Amino acid sequence: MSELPSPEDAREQFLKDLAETESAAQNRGGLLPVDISNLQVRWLGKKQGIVTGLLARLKDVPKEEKARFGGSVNSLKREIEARLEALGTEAERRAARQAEEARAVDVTLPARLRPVGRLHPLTVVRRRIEAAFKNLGYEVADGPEIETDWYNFESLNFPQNHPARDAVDTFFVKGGGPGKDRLLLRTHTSPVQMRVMERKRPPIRILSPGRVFRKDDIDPRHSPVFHQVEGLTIDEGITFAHLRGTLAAFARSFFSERAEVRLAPTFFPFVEPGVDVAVSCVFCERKGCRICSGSGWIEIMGAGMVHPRVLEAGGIDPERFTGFAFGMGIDRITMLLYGIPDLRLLFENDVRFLDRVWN
Ligand code: 2U9
Repeated sequence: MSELPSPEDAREQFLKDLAETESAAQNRGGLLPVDISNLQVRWLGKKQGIVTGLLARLKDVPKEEKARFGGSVNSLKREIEARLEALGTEAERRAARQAEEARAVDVTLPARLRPVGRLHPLTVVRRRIEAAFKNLGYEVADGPEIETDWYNFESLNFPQNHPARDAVDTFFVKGGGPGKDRLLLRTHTSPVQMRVMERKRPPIRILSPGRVFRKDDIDPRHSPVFHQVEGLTIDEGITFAHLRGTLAAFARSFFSERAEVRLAPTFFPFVEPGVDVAVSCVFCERKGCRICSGSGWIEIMGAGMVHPRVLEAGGIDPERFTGFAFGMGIDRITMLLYGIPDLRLLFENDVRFLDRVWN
């Protein structure tokens, strides 16, 4: 057992130890509970405490010494206990205050602004398109990105040998059944509308935005993953005029008050007649510019009257109900509006690009 000091020396040593502990604690605002418990253990500890050791030595002290030795050790013990008690309370208060200060928010301090990021340009444009059609009474519908051949092709009047159906253009997924139950990554959001047609009776007025997948090489204008918004209206007495009026209303609210639409005949398996829809160039007001390559018109989407076979596939009687549908590529419209030269910029997550203000 290490050499124990006399009770008097022990007292000196304690005062010295306390003084050193206090000065060490200065740089963190003064003694803290941990300092007190370290002193407690060092001086009064059950096992290694110096005072405890002195008390244990009492039995070895000669009889005539016991009273004085015991007395001075006990008064030292009481003095140390009293000091540590008083310092302990103070240290508890100090620790509570420091914790309070740590929790306290100095509202005068400038806020540490965490970069909140921005909406992705594709999200800004999708929301603007949704808002324009919501004002025309459309509801947004959603559906699975992994679809069956039935919902993505068969029900939409794609003939068996339609090029879009072979693996060249479509990502087929393992785990499906044969034929119409084959699984694939949807190539358009039309399946969403077909699912709504099967479960909801007309009138139907829905918008289905979302990601679509086609086997395309990545280049400035193509990506195997891109985004579409399609829309569908089915009711009694819906005519081509309703289609034209709706597209014109959309163009005016989305592009500009003076925007006009031009419809040109085209073919899609799921509509008859089908039209390509162009909007008057909002950049040159149809005087002709680089954006509209001098034509004054910008192709923005396709549309048409829903093919009777598609209505039937959706369990809707084509003799009683008619409908129109349209579809546009969000990526393409986003590049047009913001003059984005390369589609890949929308996917590469370069913050210098994303950190622009997209409104
Ligand atoms: C149902 C019936 C008809 C949706 C339509 C288009 C025309 C169209 C293209 C736009 C750009 C695809 O992303 S794109 O390449 N889409 O031109 N889409 S009509 O017709 C439907 C959809 C669902 C039940």
